[in-house]
Amino acid sequence: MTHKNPQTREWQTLSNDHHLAPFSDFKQLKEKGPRIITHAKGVYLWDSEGNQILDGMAGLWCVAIGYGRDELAEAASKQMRELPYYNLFFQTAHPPVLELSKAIAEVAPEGMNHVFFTGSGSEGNDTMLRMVRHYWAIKGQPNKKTIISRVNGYHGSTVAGASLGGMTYMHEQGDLPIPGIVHIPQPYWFGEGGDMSPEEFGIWAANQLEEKILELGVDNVGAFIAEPIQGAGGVIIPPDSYWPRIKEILAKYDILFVADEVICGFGRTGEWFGSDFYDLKPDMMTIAKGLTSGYIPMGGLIVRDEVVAVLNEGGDFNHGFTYSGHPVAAAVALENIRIMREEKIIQRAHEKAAPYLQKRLRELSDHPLVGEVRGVGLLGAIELVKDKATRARYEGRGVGMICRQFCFDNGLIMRAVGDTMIIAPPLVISEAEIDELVTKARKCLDLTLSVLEG
Ligand code: PXG
Repeated sequence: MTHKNPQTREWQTLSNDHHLAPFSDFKQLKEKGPRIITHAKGVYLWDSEGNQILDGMAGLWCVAIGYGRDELAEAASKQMRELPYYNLFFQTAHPPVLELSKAIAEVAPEGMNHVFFTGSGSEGNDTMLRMVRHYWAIKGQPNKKTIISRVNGYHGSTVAGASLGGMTYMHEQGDLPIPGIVHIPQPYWFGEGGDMSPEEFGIWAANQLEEKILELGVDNVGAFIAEPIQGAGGVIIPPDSYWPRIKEILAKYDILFVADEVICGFGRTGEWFGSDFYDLKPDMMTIAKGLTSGYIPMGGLIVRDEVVAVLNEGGDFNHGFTYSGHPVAAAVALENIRIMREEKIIQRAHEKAAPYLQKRLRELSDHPLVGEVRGVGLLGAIELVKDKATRARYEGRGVGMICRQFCFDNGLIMRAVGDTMIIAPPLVISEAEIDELVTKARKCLDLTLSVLEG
């Protein structure tokens, strides 16, 4: 490939010689060379060749407040000068982590007033697993160990995270899942609902939780973990019947409910948390990504007061990370939340960007390749099919990847999960930028169709 900028080739050589990229085919990446992203502003990225790209994925579901907010850089710089690092292990604390804990408690659902900090969402879910088991042990029920999760859920890439997740291609590498984690079907009507109506299928999928609890015995089940809306799995929005039925089941059995809010949290659905959107009452919520708008790594676990009351009776919780509550990350998160609140970013997304995006996206339903458009807040999915009526796919054609490449080449980042195209732009996207996103998406759908017909 020829490059306008000679440095592009140099950077690609560095990639080939020294870098191992996450979730990548190393050999294939060497042949192709990565695209080098050099800077960003608002909802736009620029690559080393000078191309401007509309980032329909907010980085990787992270950059809620948009790129280029100097206030976050200032907050980091100030904190680095004042106290760049100190640990929280040995009965010490520092102002940023304490102020951040309070700010999170203020925006979290009622009764969720305590936060355990980690460096990522995966570590948040590892923390969850250990905390759930510790909790039941303190309560004298050490057998309540098993965590129920869902097929095609995503909960991270550490050993516990990948085990909790229901991605079989991850389980295949490294002998996962670890014992004590089981999966039930996902509420993915478009892909798996067959002849059932969405409502019927939602009830069926929710009932799988009850069946699994009964099969394992409630005395062996510690928790159920789920994303309010599955993100990496393909923006899977459960049928309306799903969460109400799950709530009934959770109310019936004495197990903890963990909402993985790593993607849904901090405004993605147009509410602070996906749990607010669906009125879930979780005992724990995993957070990351939007917590800092991705400007710096940070994750955590928000814990309900009643759970903390039990943990308080258990002595030491022998768990923590060097970077738990890192002061610079905490200062950045605090500034991010301050901006979100003061500029009413979530409220404005809820009132303006979200309805506009959802309306414009649904206009793509008339495209011959599109079997369904769905979305909530600033999340969207477009299902690519051969036959709209039967929801049949172009089997084996890699349609999603073809479309994704056209998007890349035409200045739009839109992800492909199989043949589902997904978007999650920054919450601050404007109406004009949404217009651009939808126009580019339609063009890429046309280009994809022409390849399939050609
Ligand atoms: N839970 C959820 C719901 C996530 O989406 C994690 C946990 C793990 O967070 P960390 O910070 O450890 O990565 C995630 C992460 C994708 C993709 O392909 C999504 C994630 C990570 C990597 C790729 O959409 N989400």
